[in-house]
Amino acid sequence: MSGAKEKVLLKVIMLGDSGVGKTSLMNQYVNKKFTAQYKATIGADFLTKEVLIDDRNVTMQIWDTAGQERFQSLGVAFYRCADCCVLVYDVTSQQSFRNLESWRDEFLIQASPHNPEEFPIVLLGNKVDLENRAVGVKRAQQWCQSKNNTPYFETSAKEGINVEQAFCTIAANALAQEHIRQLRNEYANYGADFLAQIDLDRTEPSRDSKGCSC
Ligand code: G3D
Ligand code: MG
Repeated sequence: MSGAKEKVLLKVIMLGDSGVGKTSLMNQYVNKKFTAQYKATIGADFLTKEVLIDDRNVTMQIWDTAGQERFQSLGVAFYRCADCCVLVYDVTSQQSFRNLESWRDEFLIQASPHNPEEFPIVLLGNKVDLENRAVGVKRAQQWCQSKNNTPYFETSAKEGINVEQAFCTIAANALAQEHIRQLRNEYANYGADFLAQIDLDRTEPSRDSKGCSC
């Protein structure tokens, strides 16, 4: 075998109330710009970014909504084959924090991952540059603890705070998930017990950003 490994495509989806900054976060990460206007110019449902994780070339395909989240009708294609789900709330909005629960439930129902407890979900508390904070760090951390230790980052798409770090963890966890999916496909005929063992023995998704050089 040659040393060159095949390219990996990771699908990441952004979920959360309208106005929390999903589009701005994505644009800050991919284009290093603070604007929510990218759709008007390129008209895409997702943006892509090439990153290097553990010596592997990875293409992150980050899916954003076109505002349909107002009606909670994102369609199956949006959720299908996601490798990581990014939940976003606005730290100045109690309501956007309260709604995380239903966004998480919606994701688990629509995407129905094989192992919901292990599926990588990352929480971002956005707009930390603003003064009128309404949700405390502790409250958010407690929520994350109660959800299987969901990784949590406080970000500002506007100031570019923690955006790179958050997506680095998102990429690493998505890669671990993609690896599980590959194994499931390869060993699909071996039965459920065998697949469960693979998850435990070899492919536990990482909960931090180790190994990511993006
Ligand atoms: P959405 O995609 O989740 O619906 P957007 O959210 O990215 O469209 O952002 C909604 C509004 O919040 C936008 O303002 C955007 O500029 C602002 N915003 C996004 N992220 C941040 C942030 O980190 N800090 C601050 N202060 N504002 C942010 P408008 O005025 O265009 O509605
Ligand atoms: Mg948007």
